[in-house]
Amino acid sequence: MTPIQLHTYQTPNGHKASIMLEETGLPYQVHVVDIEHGDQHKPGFLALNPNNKIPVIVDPDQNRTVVESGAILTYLARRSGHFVPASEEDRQVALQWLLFQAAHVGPTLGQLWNYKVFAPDKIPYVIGRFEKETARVLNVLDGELGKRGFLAGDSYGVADIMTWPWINAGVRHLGVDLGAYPHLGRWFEAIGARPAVQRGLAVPALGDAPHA
Ligand SMILES: N[C@@H](CCC(=O)N[C@@H](CS)C(=O)NCC(=O)O)C(=O)O
Repeated sequence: MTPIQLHTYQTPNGHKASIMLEETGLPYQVHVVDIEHGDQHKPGFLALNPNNKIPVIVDPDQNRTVVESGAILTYLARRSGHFVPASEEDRQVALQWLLFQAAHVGPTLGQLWNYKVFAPDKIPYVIGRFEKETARVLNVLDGELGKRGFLAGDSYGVADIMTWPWINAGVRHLGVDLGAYPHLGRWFEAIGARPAVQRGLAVPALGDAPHA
């Protein structure tokens, strides 16, 4: 198989795709899109994703370009035959929690990161709003993980791979304390110990090809 081409950067959304590639064992090559220096606005990258965001994958053998991490994860699940839920009902539940990440977890923690860490003016109302919303979203995840082992059932899958990198970013960069969320904490530790997750987190690495 021709390696899948992964266009990415060291961020939670990028890590979803690299962790999934590591978990499935599909061959891939990395292209670094330095979003801190504007690579995502270059014509070569915009031709892949007009929405100027990483991650993007190109699957040369299938002549397919896929953008949006949720679409990338479900594409790679089908492509590899790994993490494809067995029944229609299981597929629907996996999709539900995958979309919960895309609609709530990522945007909420992303905005908190922006206003708490990067904003030149720290606006207490805005930071407070996203801190409250972060606590609400983490509480939802903790409640669900109190009922079963993983987000969409008893086995690890795409909804977990979609969500874990953002919880990791919350813990590492935003002062999120998982002590208040014991079920989420148990899930976070278990997934973080997976070798494929550790390998995926190290992507891109120094020396990976820059995006053309
Ligand atoms: N909904 C998108 C979000 C992707 C996203 O926000 N990527 C960020 C990095 S984590 C990015 O490329 N930002 C560059 C920019 O906005 O210019 C996904 O899930 O793939």
